[in-house]
Amino acid sequence: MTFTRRTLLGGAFLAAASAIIPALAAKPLVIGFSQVGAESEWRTANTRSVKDAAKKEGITLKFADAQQRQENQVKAIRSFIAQRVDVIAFSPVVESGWETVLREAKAARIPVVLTDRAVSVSDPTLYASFIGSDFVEEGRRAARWLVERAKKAPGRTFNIVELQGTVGSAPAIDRKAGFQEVIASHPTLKIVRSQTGDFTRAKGKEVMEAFLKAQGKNIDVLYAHNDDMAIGAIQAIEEAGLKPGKDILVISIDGVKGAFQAMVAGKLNVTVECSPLLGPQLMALARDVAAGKPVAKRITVQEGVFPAEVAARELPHRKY
Ligand code: GZL
Repeated sequence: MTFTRRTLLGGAFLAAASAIIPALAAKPLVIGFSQVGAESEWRTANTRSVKDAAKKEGITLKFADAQQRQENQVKAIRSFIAQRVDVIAFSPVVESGWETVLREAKAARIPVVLTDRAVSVSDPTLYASFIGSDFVEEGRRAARWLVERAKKAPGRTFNIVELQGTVGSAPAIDRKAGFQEVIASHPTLKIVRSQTGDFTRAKGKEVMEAFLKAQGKNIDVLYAHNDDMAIGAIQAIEEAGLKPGKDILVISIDGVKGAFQAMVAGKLNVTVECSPLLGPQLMALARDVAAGKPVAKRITVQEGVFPAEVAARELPHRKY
């Protein structure tokens, strides 16, 4: 074999090997993701953001929908451990009950990232980081809007009914606390009834019907922990022959398109933004965690407040 042919073959082999080795070396990151469910417009947008970001980043996403049941999330996390994924990410449907399964992930040396909702655990090393919103501040912002509105009717008492999110979930606990903290110094603002609507339109409507039956015309404000329950409640208010947004002020949280459409229609007064678009940041965080890089324990996203006055202008620009 002439020198030239040997050199050419050798070169070809090296080129092929170097093409294969980097591909092996850059094995795609594998994330096991346990999602709460598909209970709201917010959740649908959050799932889309996570899936799109994983695809864009070339990350293999093993996705499990828990249908709002903690036992399904625990099962999914155990399955991810058995599959030896690189990182486990999840949005815990409720705050408590995670110690055991998170200890199993730690024992398997698989890092865990919390997204959207937080957990309450005695050992903070059971997860690497949390990325999401400050729900207490969202509750404060909702109440501050009402405080400003009440200034237009000095001395008038506002009877508030509250549709809470999923019992035991971080957003429900914290949004209630934040709202309560602000109205505590305003005695004319009174929560007269409070019950969970589990973050869904159907339950929000059902509970609002019960509130209207019990309270009759003595409801001035609805504070809903998310837009979906507010939209369901708006239907109940209309079916009771009342005008949502006028006879009963409607305050909610999330900032989904449905809320902007309700504000344009004059049926909802304000929505406090809670961004579901966590996908890109979650992927970057998972890569850093998988690489053993130091990461912040808590990463919160910037959000705004959208009163009805700006809804028509903002609606075309909304991304979820
Ligand atoms: C908040 C998220 C909540 C939304 C609801 O980050 O966990 O769950 O406010 C969703 O719409 O169901």
